[in-house]
Amino acid sequence: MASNCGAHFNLSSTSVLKILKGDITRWFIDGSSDAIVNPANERMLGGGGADGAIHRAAGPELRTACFEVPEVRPGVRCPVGEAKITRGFKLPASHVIHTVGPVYDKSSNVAALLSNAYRNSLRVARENNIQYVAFPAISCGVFGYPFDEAATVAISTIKEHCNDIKEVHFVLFADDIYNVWVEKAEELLPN
Ligand code: AR6
Repeated sequence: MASNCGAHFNLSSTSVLKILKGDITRWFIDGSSDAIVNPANERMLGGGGADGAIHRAAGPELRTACFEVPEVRPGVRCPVGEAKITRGFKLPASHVIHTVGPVYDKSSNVAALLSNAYRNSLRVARENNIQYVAFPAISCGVFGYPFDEAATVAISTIKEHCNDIKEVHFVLFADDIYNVWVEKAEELLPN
């Protein structure tokens, strides 16, 4: 589990947002209706950052399952803004939802693409009866998205698209990004 109790907010009458500090590879709720979101790349065969940590913790079966996701064009299994699901294998969470955020400097419409990544991850969760979803800060590492702008997109998109998901968690690695997320949630989700 993530390492602290974090900050809690109401997204709607039926959905809750929790912002936690910790390692997303260790997060789970019940091991059956829970999923962590992997900030992957379009090939979906692993990488650095959270993606690398998730593949290491899940074991090699995760890469095999990703490899079996059909390519939509050469080298692309999950286009930017879309989401695909696999089992979690050795992870404590039952599923992994792989999504791809935009590279901040390279995309012309980064906010829409980042919003799509959150929205499609929640849609895939709903379609697979997932009740609990944990997100990292998609695009905020290797892909260079500024934390404050990313938090606005992340929290406002989740507020709009959380229906049928009981709990959405953010599991954030470091104090600086955690603090930005909590401040933004206080601004966008007044209780
Ligand atoms: N738990 C929670 N958060 C983490 C963890 C962890 N174990 N490890 C890193 N983070 P990044 P991106 C944070 O770079 O920017 C990969 O190579 C990290 O501090 O993982 O979407 C992929 O294959 C940062 O705040 O994802 C892609 O090529 C956040 O997770 C590319 O990086 C996201 O950082 C994706 O880049």
